[in-house]
Amino acid sequence: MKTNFPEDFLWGGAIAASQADGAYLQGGKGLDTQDLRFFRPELSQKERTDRKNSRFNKETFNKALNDTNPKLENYPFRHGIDFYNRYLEDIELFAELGIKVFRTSINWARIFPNGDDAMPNEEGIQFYINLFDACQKRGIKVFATILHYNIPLNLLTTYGGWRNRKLVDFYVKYVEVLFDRLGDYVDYWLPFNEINAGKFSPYNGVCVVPDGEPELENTIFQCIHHQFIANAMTVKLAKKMLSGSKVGAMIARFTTYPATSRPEDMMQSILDDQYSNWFYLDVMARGYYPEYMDRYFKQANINIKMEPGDLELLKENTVNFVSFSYYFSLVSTTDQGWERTSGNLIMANKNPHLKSSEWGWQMDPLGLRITLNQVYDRYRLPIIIAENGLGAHDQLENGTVNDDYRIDYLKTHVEAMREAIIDGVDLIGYTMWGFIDIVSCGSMEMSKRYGVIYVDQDDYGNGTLERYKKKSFYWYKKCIETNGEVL
Ligand code: BGP
Repeated sequence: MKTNFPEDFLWGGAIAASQADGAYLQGGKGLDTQDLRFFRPELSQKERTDRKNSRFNKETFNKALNDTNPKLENYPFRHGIDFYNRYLEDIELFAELGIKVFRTSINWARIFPNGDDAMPNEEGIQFYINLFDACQKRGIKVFATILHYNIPLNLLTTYGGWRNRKLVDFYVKYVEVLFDRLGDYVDYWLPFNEINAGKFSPYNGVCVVPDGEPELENTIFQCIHHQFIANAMTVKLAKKMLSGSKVGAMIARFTTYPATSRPEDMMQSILDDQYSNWFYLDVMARGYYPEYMDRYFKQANINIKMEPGDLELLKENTVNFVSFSYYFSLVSTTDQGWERTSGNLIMANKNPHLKSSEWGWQMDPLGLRITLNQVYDRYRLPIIIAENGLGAHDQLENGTVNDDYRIDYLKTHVEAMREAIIDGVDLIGYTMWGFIDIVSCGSMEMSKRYGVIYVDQDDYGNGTLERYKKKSFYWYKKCIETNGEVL
C-alpha cells in the first residue's frame, strides 16, 4: 500500500504565458486574443470577483480591438511580470525552490504570429528552446501547455476562431513545429488548458463573445468539438513524432456536492458533474461522446457537425494522463434561491460549511481528496494536479511576506493529496498555480497573488518587478526536500 508520495513525485509550479511573459510584441510575436483583455481600475476588488465584470461583451471587445492608443497599464497581460526577459533569473529561483517540474504555456502567437503564416517565427521557437533548455540544465522537467486560452488574434478576426474547422489545421501545424523543435525538451504535453472553459468562460475557452451570438450554446459545443479533434490529432502526432513524452487532458474541476439530502439535489449534483466535468474528460480519456450528453444536446437543441472519421479519431487517440485545476468546491441544488458566491471561471452555489477566500472561492482541501478518488476511479490513468493555490492580498514587509494563510491552504491540500495516495490514487504530480506572482486571469489584478515568490508590481503596472521569497517559499522548499513529509 502506498503510504506516501512516490519517490519520483513531481513537485512543481505553474504559470501561463499570457499572465507572465509580457513582451507582447517582442521577438516577432503577433497580437493574441488575451492581449485584448483589460483591467478595470474603476471597479472595487469586490466588484471584480463577479465574473460578469471581467468578461467581454460585443461593445467592450470592439473597444479593445480598435484601441488605437493602448495604455500598457490598461492591458496587464501585455507586460505580465516580464518573464520573457527575466526567465533566467526566475529559473534560478525555481531551482533554489527545488521544483521537479515547471508548467508553463507556449504562446501560439510567438510561433505563428498570425496563426496562418506559411513559416514559423524562428525567434519565437528559440525563446522556448532557451527557456526549456535552462530548465533541463537545472534538472527541472517541462510540462508544456500548448494552448492556454490565447490564439493569434488574426485567427479570430479573419477566420472566426474555434467555430471554424480550419482552426484544427492551423493548430495541428503549430503542434508539428512544437514536437519537431521542442520535443526533446518537454516531458508532459497538455494540448488545452481547462478544455471545459469554453462552456463557462467562452471568450477564454473558445474566443466567443457571448452576447450577440444567436445560437450561443450550439456555437460553443461546435468549437469544443473542434478542440476535441485537435486534441486527438495531437495525441496521434505524439505517437508518430515523440518517444516517451506524455499527452494529457485537463479540465477546470468543479467538484460539487448535493446541497441537501433531498433526492432532487443528489440528481442535480450528478447532472452538474456530468455536464461540467465528466463530459470533457470522458471524450478525451475514454474516446467517445457519452450517452448522457444526448439528453443535454436534445434539451438545448444542440447539433454538432462532425466530419467523417471524427468519432474513430477520438476513439483511437485517448490521452496518457488526466489533470485538472482545483481551487474550490460548490454545491448543487434545485433550490433557485440558494446563496451564490464566486469561484474559478464561474459564480457558484455557496456551501455553508466552508470558509471562502478574499475572492469568495470556497476552500475545501478534503474536496481535493474526494476529487482525486473520483477521477482515478473513473479513468484509472495517472493524475497531475495542474493547478491549485490560494489567491490572496499579500503585504511585502522587510523583503518578505508572512503568508501563513497561504501555507495553511497549501499544507491542508498537500495532506489531502497524501490521503488520496494512501487511498490508492496514482497521483504523479502537483504544479502549484501561480507559484511566482502573475496577473490574475479572472480579474486582471496583480494584487490577487498566488505565489511563494512575490513580484513587486501593483494592479496598474507600477513597481520594480523585483522578486522576493515569501515565508511560503521556505515552507514549499522543505515540503519538496522531504517529499511531502515535513509540512
Ligand atoms: C484557471 C486558469 C489560470 C488561472 C487560475 C486562477 O482557470 O487556468 O490561468 O487564472 O484559473 O484564476 P484567477 O487568475 O482568476 O485567480
